[in-house]
Amino acid sequence: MTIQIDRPTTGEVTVTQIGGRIGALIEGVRVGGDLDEATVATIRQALLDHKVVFFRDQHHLDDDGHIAFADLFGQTTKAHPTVNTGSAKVLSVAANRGMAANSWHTDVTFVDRIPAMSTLRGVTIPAFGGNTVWANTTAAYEQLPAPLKALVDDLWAVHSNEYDYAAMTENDEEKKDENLQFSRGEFARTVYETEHPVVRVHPETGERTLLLGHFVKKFVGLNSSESTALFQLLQNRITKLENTFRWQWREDDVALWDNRATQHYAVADFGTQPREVRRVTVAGDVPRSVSGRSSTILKGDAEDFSTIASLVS
Ligand SMILES: O=C(O)CCC(=O)C(=O)O
Ligand SMILES: [Fe+2]
Repeated sequence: MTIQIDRPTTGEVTVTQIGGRIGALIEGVRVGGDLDEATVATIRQALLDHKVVFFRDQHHLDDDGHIAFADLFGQTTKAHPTVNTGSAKVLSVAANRGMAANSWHTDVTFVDRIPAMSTLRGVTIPAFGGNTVWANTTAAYEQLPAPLKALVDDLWAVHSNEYDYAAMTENDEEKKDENLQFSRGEFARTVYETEHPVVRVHPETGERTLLLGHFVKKFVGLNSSESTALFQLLQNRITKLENTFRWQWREDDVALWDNRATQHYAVADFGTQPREVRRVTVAGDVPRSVSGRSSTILKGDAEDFSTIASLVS
């Protein structure tokens, strides 16, 4: 499906669906802080419809332009609640920083105010490998059979940044150590823990969406082996290949995703080649369950990380 929109001053903006259940390519936009309202509205709608959108060849874009672009969609957050990669707003995810992104997750779900959106820019891209995959958590909910929907509609999960690194057995030992060092020293320097509904009502679309990913520690009221089994079952639904889109990066690509309706996974198959992507994040609100109950903080105060977004019209 291609929607053609005429823009006399900036040229034509096109939104082209590129995956069956998730993903669109937007062309005719020069990413930055000076887009007109209509263009921002087109991008926002494309994002709500397709969950992740991509812009190619943004060669002019630097950190400031990247921040200014993210600012068009809401208030930007601090780079990260605990990790500092040298910039107040930009998180650099570089191979040697061991961010452990090769695990399915939604960003920063350990705090109450989960970021609404995230933008990622390809800075150094390896000659092969290093793709990022996104999964649609709304479609995953919609595809559940009725008995599973009934099970999860009133289920809650505890998310924490102090998750089980030892479970990351797919990393080789050296990489695991790197991740451990980085993570223990910095990632979990302040421990956050929040109880979120497993089914969240999306604040902009009203759609029900599964809120899970690798920061989940357990389900409320279930023991750890039951939690593991159910978590696996639901994650398998979310990450089913039909429910995903895999992006092959080129330098200066920009990805923008709805962090309330997706999970993502960075594929660690680029060997020792350098790879760096940079992320700027847009503040979100506190999730609400199907019955209207809000997430509750168990540990940690994320006030310093981001404001709580008020809903945009
Ligand atoms: O390295 C990537 O492609 C994604 C990293 C990631 O998980 C993130 O920026 O949130
Ligand atoms: Fe991430």
